Amino acid sequence: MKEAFWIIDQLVQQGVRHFCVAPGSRSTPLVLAAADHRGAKIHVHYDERGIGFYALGIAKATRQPAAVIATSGTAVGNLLPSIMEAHHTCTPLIVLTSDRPAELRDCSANQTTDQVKIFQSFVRWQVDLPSSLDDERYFRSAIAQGYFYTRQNPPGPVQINCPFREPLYVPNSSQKEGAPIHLEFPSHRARPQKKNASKGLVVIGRLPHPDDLHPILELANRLQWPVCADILSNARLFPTDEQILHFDWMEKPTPELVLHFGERVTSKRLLEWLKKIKPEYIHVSPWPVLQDSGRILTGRVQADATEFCANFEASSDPKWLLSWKELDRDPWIDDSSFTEAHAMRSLSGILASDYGVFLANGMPIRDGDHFLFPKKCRGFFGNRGLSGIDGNIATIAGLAEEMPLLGFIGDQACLHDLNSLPLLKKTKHPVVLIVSNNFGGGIFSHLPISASPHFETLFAAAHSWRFEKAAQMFDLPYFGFDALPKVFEAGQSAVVELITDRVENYKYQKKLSTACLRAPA
Ligand SMILES: Cc1ncc(C[n+]2csc(CCOP(=O)(O)OP(=O)(O)O)c2C)c(N)n1
Repeated sequence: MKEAFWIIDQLVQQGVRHFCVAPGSRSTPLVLAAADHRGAKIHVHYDERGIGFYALGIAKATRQPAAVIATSGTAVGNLLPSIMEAHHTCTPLIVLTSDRPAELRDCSANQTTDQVKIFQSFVRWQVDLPSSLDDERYFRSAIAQGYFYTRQNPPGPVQINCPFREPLYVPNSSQKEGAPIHLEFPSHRARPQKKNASKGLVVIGRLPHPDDLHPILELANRLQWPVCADILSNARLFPTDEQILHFDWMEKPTPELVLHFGERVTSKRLLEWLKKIKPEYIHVSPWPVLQDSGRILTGRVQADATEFCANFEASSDPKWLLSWKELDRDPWIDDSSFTEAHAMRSLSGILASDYGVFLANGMPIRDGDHFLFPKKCRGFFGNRGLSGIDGNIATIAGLAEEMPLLGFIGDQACLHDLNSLPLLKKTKHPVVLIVSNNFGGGIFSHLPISASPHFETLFAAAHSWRFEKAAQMFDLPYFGFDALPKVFEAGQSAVVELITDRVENYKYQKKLSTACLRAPA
């Protein structure tokens, strides 16, 4: 991406040598521009908090500005301590924070928050660059200005916020960018609503008020409309005929109207399908926050779901639900390898019913959404506001004040919050922490960047560490995945390490979707 090249090249030409990177997706153009630049030296660490301090160390030693590159969301927030330190010790830092472009902000798009001017009084200067502007002079002069401020009297940190549009990685090609979509949506409180539609679809994300779940399921039952529910909605713990359990793995019939309750769902495929078919699409939420990253909502109703459901009328067509049910097939196929998907599936049978489940960001939340269907548990949890891999162990420990907890976390998320492990010794209820160790960021294998020669080092951030000694350090019992039933029986906190292969998991899921889409109805 040319904008990213202008930013990095300008910095290098001004004398910045060290680019300190924590892996992420939105930052791809900057990371690749730096990796390909002869004058830049790259350092990688999975933890933004750590890499921020690492850059600080370089800047202190060299007395030259060092650059930090981070992805969007809480990744940016994690830079605050090092920026505060740079501010108070007058250390020059160039902080390149990646962001979503304007059309994806303030509409509940994933990993997107208000990170413009987030560091406020701790930076000497800050700028929010445009996503695309064919003006090399502008980019170079903005970067030059940032560099200038790092060297002021006193020197200090600057934030350069860099919003990028997809595609973030296009091998050997230049890219064209589309025009942003802009629509106005009336927002109104619940009042009796009557719709002509008979082919409706109910989508449920995590609900602001969990008690709303039953009225929503009852509405779907009354109308005989199919339901696509995210794992964090907990709907799967209350099976109903209308729930389509494997919606991600099927060709979906086209609805006339979609009612979406609660937060954004984890399934990217569902969101992309809705974006493609563009039905009448109403979001019902008690909160005024716009949740429409695809810019496809046609209406918003600000109301409690229970109140809305009681007042909503439409028609039903018995064949409509049937057309969905016929296509809702378990995608499972036997395979010789044991992947994270297999672990989730076997967990469905082993999970102790008095446990809650926290699914960390990365692949665990996605694998759980697809394959974790326990008969009973205390509910599913996740940190999907900004989908950060930070603080996941600490969140699990907090949840265990209320109930026994099973945490399912990837190795990078675990490394990111390793210093929260001792919290597991203090929880009121036991925590079983499954560390799904595929020796790097498995989620990136599912992205086009996996084709890049930089993939293993800069994106997967591959390593060969095991977690036994970390558990030992904090006096936590440590087991392999096979011991899980025994661990539940013991009722004590423990670390359970599951060794898998991220590429195998990717290949297996690819195989499932190919098999499903080819199978006869
Ligand atoms: C604080 C923060 N930094 C970076 C990211 C970008 N990110 C999303 S998932 C991921 C890798 C997750 O790897 P792991 O925890 O090992 O789980 P896996 O996908 O391998 O199952 C990264 C770095 C993020 N979401 N949050």
